[in-house]
Amino acid sequence: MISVIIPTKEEPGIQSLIDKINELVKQPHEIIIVDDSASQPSVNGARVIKQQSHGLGNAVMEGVQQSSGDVILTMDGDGSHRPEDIHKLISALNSSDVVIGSRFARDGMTFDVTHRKLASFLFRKFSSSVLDMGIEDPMSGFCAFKKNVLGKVKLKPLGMKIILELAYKAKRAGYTCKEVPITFERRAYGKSKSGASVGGIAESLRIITLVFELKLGLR
Ligand SMILES: Nc1nc2c(ncn2[C@@H]2O[C@H](COP(=O)(O)OP(=O)(O)O)[C@@H](O)[C@H]2O)c(=O)[nH]1
Ligand SMILES: [Mg+2]
Repeated sequence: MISVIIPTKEEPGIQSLIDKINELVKQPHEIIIVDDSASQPSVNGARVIKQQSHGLGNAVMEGVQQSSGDVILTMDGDGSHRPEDIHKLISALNSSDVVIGSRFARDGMTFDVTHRKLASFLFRKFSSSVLDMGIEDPMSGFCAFKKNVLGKVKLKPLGMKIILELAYKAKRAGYTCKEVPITFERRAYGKSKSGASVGGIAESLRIITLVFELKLGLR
């Protein structure tokens, strides 16, 4: 079974995303919304759990703990990750343990706003030069993996880039990691949690810390 985990913080369009996923994903699946909004959304077609910890990475971990699937797929709740691309990530799990949706793989695309494209480019260059992972887009946030990977790979999330940590540690533990092209849409509704000025600087510092800590084996 596939457990689709969607972290949300004040995402007004979550119901239409849930409906689209339930329409498009034909395999047995569950959708778990790990929510950190001021008031919990009431939705149909998914389970909502109130986040107990802080940050996006920890929200995904809480979702994993509550999941029953042997496959985990995590995506954002703001419309940036297209439900139409889910099947590509799931199919690629036939030949890989971890699959990342990549904006920068051949045929990948991003319609994000220019300053965010630039930030992605810089962080991508920075992380690939420090960590040398051979992955084009470890920060897209759209990812599917076999849950048993977490038996060997222990995650200690810092900030939002839990997939970067997962991919790095999984590769080091000998698991295979592959990328498939995705189309990254501009956020469809609501506000970015990383883009606001102070939040953006804080998250940038967390990414830099995370990358160096991974490199030095401190995390
Ligand atoms: N539960 C939870 N969800 C979060 C948190 N921070 C961000 N999110 C959600 O994670 C996804 C990605 O966040 P987003 O604001 O789009 O990040 P951005 O694309 O980098 O601007 C969205 O669905 C957010 O609602 C958090 O602290 N807790
Ligand atoms: Mg977003």
